[in-house]
Amino acid sequence: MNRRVEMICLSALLMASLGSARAAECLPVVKGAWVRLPPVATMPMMAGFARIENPCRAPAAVAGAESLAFADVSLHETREEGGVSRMREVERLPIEPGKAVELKPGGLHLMLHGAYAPLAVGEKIVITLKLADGRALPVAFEARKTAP
Ligand SMILES: [Cu+2]
Repeated sequence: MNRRVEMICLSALLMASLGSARAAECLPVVKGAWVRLPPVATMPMMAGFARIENPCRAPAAVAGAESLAFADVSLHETREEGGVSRMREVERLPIEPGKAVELKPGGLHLMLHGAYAPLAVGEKIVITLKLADGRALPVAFEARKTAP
């Protein structure tokens, strides 16, 4: 490879990495994250709620979640169907630039299965949102009895 081609390759590489670094800087912002404590501590599942904002120029999508505090975390949506409230799993939750999605009781939520330890009011639990582009967004959820 001659020197000129080498330089061009190098600058292309540099620009590519700068581009991805810039994209990596902008992440969705999560506000008011909380986990609703079940009325009975031994209940096998509970739900997490939050507002997820996308202040970035590019669309974002949440493609899953995980936590060291729970055996299983999934994204769910509650829907009313013929007077019956049903939950379905949401595989991908897109958030357009400048928009926000609301995870709240009766709608979208994180379904938290199999807590490894009982949670106390005020405790912070880290749940990591997995973005569709491969990035991870760790979020501190506060254990509460009622919405903040
Ligand atoms: Cu659910």
